[in-house]
Amino acid sequence: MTFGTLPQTNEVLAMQPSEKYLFKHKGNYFQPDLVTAEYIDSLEDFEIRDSDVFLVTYPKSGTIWSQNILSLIHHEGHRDGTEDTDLLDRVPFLEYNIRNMDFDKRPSPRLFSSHLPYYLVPKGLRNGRAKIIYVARNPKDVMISFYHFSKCAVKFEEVEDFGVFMERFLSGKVLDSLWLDHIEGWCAHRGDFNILFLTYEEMKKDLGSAVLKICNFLGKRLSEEELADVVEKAGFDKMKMDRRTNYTTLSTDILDFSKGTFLRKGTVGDWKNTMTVAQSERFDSVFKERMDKLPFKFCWDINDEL
Ligand code: PPS
Repeated sequence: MTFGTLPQTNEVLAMQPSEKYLFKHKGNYFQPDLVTAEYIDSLEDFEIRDSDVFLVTYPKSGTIWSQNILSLIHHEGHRDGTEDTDLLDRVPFLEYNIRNMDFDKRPSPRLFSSHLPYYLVPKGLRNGRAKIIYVARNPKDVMISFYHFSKCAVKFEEVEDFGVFMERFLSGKVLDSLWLDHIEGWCAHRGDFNILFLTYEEMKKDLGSAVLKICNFLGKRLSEEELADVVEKAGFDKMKMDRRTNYTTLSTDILDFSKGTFLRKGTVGDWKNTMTVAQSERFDSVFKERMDKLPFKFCWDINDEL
């Protein structure tokens, strides 16, 4: 198919996500096997504690990495008895409570992850007392990571043709909908929340400084040794090998590791290995104007200055 020209009927159909894999609720796509519309609606009144910390990301933007960093900061490098706890249990997803945790019984301060758009999070977060860390990643790398992840995520629709996947991504017909809407929404409403924005790329370039930013935001003090310990334990190679941080403990009906790994490449600029020049130009033509208005300087290559 030549993108940029009008798609034919069967091509239009290929652009539609199957209802078996995604359902739309209040403008956002969710996974039907993991959550219901009623549960999402119930989160509006989910009781927030002032000490709660939320990590918010669009999928494939560095969630597991930031979950691990938050957890390491919070649990003293996991020397406090949480060594054998899975990351998903330390920083569970609010909307995907796959372990059926009783969130109300968790001791404070609680850590949560979420991919929700700003308008679907609990209203208690809008009082500005609980803290939110939003991590953003350049959307071409997000899309490539998403594309590969759909192969090993059993409950995702596998879209073989990258060109088709790209068109779905550009039109927001993927889990958690349009990247631009997600990030624009959170940026535009930043004044409603107590929020720190970080980018995957700044974490990649200087993890120590990013960890310090998080600590300052959370009001945590780490010694130089503790900081070095967090940076070491949050390194890509370390996390990839550690079963508590690489999702290999998830059941095979969620992730099929014969088809790929969750921690795949962990780099900046991998999009260049998949996208053609024409695809990159097509991407820019759809995203650039709105991206230019975002308060972020995205980095498209590991050698680019931030
Ligand atoms: S998800 O499914 O939304 O929770 O995925 P998410 O964790 O947001 O994103 C997965 C990508 O993050 C990369 N990753 C890392 N990069 C650098 N350093 C560390 N420690 C790290 N941990 C995870 C992971 O490899 C995925 O990116 P890709 O580009 O696919 O490698």
